[in-house]
Amino acid sequence: MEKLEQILNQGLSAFEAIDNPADLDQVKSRFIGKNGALTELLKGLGKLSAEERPAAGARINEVKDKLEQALAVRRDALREQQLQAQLAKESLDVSLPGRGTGRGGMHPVSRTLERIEALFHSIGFEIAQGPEIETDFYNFTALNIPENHPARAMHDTFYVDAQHVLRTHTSPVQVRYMEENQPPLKIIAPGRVFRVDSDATHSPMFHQVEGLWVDEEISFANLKGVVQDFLQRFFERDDLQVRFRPSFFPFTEPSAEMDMSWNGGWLEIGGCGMVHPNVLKHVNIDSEKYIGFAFGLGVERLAMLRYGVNDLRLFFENDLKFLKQFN
Ligand code: 2NL
Repeated sequence: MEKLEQILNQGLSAFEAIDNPADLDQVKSRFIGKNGALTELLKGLGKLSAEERPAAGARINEVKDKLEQALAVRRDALREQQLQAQLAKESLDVSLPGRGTGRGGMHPVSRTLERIEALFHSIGFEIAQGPEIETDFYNFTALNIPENHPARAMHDTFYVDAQHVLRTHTSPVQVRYMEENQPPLKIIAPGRVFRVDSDATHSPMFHQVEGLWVDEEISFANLKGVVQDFLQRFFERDDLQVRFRPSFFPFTEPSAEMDMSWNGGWLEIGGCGMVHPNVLKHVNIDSEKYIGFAFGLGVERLAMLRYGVNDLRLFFENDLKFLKQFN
């Protein structure tokens, strides 16, 4: 019996001293395994008298249960310890700020478009938008460019099918707007346009802004005033001058090419004119009562001049070394 109590106490303290589950099994076999201390005692039971034997056997089983219980408790404690250690080791601090979060910037053409829109909006022009795939009617016919008119060839059109084109200018946006709204109309139509043309100074996709003001008394002088005011504010130069040269467009009459003063000379910057009565007729606006002006400007051209960019192609290559300069 004394030996039994000794084994119990030794076992309990041995389990307590173990600090990893693998060693626990080794210690277990030392006490309650096939060749363990308890099994040795059981073998000795036969030497006891018949009276002593039952009490001793029961006590041995009790001790065995206690040791097994203590073993299970210790095993659970060690597993829990191990799990907590692993969790602590593998934990991530998701609240730490990330490294090297590079911030994007606006493309110079987009910045230019926003500047143009803000300037025209400040003098009462609404911003109109429309589809980039247009019907033949809106891109040409409504603009007084009938079938077989040489201007269609001039525009180097991308055809989608027999009736649909990639718009060659943003004029169709204005045609659609005139169909839906009655004068007075005062809008600009900025956006992408497409022409079959690609070299150092032409891109098959570029941006245009067109302007349109239709009312009962709108004059060529108003046109020149609006364009000059816009260019002076766009380039932040009060002394900037605008000059008109006679020209031709099917959709305006009279028509003019617009130049602006630049570094002591003149620079062509767009085209303009008084809306042709045939265009007004196509959208059911009474051309006896109403008159309007229209103009068109190239957005990349304006961006190149404002930012001092000397090659159009830089806008379309998406070289970050170029683009980052505009952040
Ligand atoms: C240019 C020339 C121009 C227009 C665009 C226009 C639009 C309607 C009616 C009449 Cl709905 N005209 N737009 C007029 C004259 C010239 O653009 O050189 N653009 C870059």
